[in-house]
Amino acid sequence: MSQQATEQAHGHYIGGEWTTGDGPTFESENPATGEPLATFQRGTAADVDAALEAAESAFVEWRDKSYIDRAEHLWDIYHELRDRHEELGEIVTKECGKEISEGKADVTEAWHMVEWAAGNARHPHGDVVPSEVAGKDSYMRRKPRGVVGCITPWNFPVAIPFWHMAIALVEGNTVVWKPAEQTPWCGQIVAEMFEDAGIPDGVFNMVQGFGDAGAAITDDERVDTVLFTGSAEVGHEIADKVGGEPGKLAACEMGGKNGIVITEHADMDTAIHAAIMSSFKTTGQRCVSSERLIVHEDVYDEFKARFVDIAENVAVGDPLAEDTFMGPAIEADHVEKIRSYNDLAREEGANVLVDRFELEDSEIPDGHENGHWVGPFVYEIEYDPDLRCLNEECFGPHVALLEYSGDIERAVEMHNATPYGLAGAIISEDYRQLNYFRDHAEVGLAYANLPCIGAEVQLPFGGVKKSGNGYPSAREAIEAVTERTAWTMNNAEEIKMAQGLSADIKISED
Ligand code: UN1
Repeated sequence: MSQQATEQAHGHYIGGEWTTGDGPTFESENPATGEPLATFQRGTAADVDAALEAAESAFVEWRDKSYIDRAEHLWDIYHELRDRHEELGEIVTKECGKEISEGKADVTEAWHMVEWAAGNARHPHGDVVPSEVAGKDSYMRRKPRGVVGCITPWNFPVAIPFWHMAIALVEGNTVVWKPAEQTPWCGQIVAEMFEDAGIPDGVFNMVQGFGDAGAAITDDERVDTVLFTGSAEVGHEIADKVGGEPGKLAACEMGGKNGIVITEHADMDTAIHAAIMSSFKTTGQRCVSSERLIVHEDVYDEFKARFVDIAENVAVGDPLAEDTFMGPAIEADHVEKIRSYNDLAREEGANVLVDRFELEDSEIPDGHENGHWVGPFVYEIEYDPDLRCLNEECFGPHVALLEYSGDIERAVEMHNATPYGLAGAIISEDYRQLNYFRDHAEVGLAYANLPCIGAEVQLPFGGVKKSGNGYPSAREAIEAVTERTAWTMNNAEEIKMAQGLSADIKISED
């Protein structure tokens, strides 16, 4: 399946076959026009069961191949992602509404992850560790956990699946993947790439569908590791459930209520640039998007005037057009969620500075009247750490300006006063302030003089507190999909123990 959407319902990829199953169908929609793109089968418990069975039966043979042989399949996918960059970037944009440079960056991030995982096949995979006892050799070795269930979100419909699956597969696991229900077309194309790459039957399986299919994967005892990227609500449910099952592991990366601290020593051009990018790129629909800007009183008025001016004018429009900065929201229900958070901020006392929630008719491109349009919403509010609007993730172009007085300690205290801890940034020319933020901000991804979006795959990606556990993404996923064996071998003829433990066997005389 390529550029042209079709009438035919696309199925699941299970055990090396395309199957339709007996579930109902659903449609993928272009969020910029509201038009249907293509029809897909909705996965049922029976489809998931078949996929898990295929993954389980394929495991031993796949595990027994060398890292380098496994990675060969991934290199084919790497080349296909690069060769089809323009085409796939447009498909991402059509299906999830991100503007075209972001659609293409999603595909680029995917091949970066594949490159990292496949390249890593030729790198050392463990440690040689010293022993107290001269005659002993100790090693840390890794082995695959088994069947990995991958549940991925719509906002990075090509990159995030590879965050999970590239590493899981090269490490020797088999995979059952459910793409987001909003982006099944991207899911279909990724599955076709695995087929093109000749991945052995059952090693990679894809079941389209909704949360019920996802739950059928995560709840099944044949799944050894669950990798989840998505909402905090679903992620915590998975982590709770899986946490109670011995031997099973969940690595979940969830949302954020990310903040940027702009101190009295900030360069204002950098501050404005970083804040606009962080709040409005992807229409605020990144888990790393910023919804709080914590600004020192000495620079507050200047920052506010310049930020508001750009937020009033930032180009919302057709995501396929090169001059668009923000595309639409993903779906009608999400527009309603964003509306409810804008209303909540008002109810909690916001002074609204920019309200482009309802765009002017003239701002909506021709032929896009049924798209899910929203524009920036910017407010200032008297700081109170308990306000819901400062603690709950909206996942939209909705951002609070919070004025602070005092030192960097105060700014970081405000920054940390949310249940989340995914990404954050500080804008300052003072290295002591930067280092204080680096050491005390409660986040997994921290930036200085940059937006808090745009992480590269060779860094760990994940958060603290409510934002996640176990790093399901980018290079650190390796921890979630492998077991470690501490292997110690005796080269001497006698047994000698560490810690001064006696190795003598004492026999009682009577
Ligand atoms: C997400 O925010 O949902 O760091 C993922 C970034 C991207 C990934 C974002 N590499 O902005």
